[in-house]
Amino acid sequence: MEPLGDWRRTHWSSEITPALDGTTVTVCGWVHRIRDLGRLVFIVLRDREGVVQITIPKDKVPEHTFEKAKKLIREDVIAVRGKVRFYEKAPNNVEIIANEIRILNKVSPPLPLDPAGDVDADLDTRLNARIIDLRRPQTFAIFRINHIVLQSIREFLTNEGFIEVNTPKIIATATEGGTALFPVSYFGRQAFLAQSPQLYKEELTAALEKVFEIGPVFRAEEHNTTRHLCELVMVDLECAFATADDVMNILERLIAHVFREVKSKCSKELKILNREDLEVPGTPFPRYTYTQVLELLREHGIEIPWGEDLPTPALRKLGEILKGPYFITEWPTESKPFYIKPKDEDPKVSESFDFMWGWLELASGGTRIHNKELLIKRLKEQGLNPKSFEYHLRVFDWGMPPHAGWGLGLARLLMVICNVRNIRECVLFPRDKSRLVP
Ligand code: AMO
Repeated sequence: MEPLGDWRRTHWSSEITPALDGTTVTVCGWVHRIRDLGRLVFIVLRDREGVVQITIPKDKVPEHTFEKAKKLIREDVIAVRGKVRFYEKAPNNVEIIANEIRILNKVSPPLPLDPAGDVDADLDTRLNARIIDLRRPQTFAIFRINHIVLQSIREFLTNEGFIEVNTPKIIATATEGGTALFPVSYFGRQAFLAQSPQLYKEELTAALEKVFEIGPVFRAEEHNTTRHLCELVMVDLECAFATADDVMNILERLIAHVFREVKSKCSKELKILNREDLEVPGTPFPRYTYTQVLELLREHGIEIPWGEDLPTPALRKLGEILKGPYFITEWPTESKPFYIKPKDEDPKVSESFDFMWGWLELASGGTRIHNKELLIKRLKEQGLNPKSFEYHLRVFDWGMPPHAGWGLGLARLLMVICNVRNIRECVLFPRDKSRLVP
């Protein structure tokens, strides 16, 4: 093993082009492939951005360089200094004739996974060796797109006047009924991992007015599905002096913006993922009320009593009928969390929405209750104890504006953009009931 010393990368592999013919460069990365022809060694060096051929002819390079090249095996970590040469038979018509090689680290074979992709591996094997899996262009492409998605969300919402915030993830009370909490021992007191920033983001509208948060939330999901995880990144938004309609409008424009950015900045990644057909969706997205959706399902042979949630088979059917993005609005008040506002003229129905893509729910939200008495009534109706929410409720005495917002599952959005079936593909180190490592 040799030190990096004062060597620094001068170029990514993808930046080595025939135009650099004659230039001395330093590249760093991993031995992707190696071919030893006796007096000539070829190495394909891989870095995050691609690969470049390194050529080491015995009679043209220093003796020690040739000897080192002979010792290398796949995935060893190296730095190479040499001269770029235009050579039309090499990949991308270019190679580097190595002058010096530094072996920065050796691998300990066998590796659990082949990053060159010569051997197929199932998702579990890939997740168990995620770092090697991420060296595969198909896997890395998803996370480069994820980076652009995050960047474009921040850019869009900042331009719309929203302020990015961070709220606590260790909390005292549940916010989302239904899904179970992870308990935490907090210096002898019972605490929980946050299921959502719901209560904090609502409170913040009483001061910062327009906020968003991109952060982890935790849900003790019992079921092993391709769309549920126990830890996920949620994009949460909350807006003062607004209704469900206003925040649906922000959401659909945000989604179109994200698609546009991914399409213009990730053409290489979309190609790797066979997703060159990605289209920027037109706005506004179609809107169907919950009642209309039940009628639609009935026409297709699925009967769901009014008031019930849509089970997976119904969602699958809906995905066959309604492709692409749409909203389901006006859910039964009973099926929604306590903070969602019932409609004034018909309190059985709420000012709520789910944002869907085919069969998959990507986000949900609505107008919130900003009247303290009504909020307490709804807490009680849902079997919750207002006493547990006293720190939240007192803010409603301090001038709570009418407000609305939504929460969007980042990995689910990525599933749609990248057209992958399992949410685990879209999270670096997914957490589900059976997966706690790596
Ligand atoms: P909800 O519980 O519907 O709403 O969550 C919002 C969005 O988060 C994603 N999501 C999940 N993704 C993966 N695994 C999970 N276990 C999981 N649970 C949720 C989905 C979902 O649409 N506080 C409200 C939002 C609001 O009203 O502002 C909330 O959390 O994409």
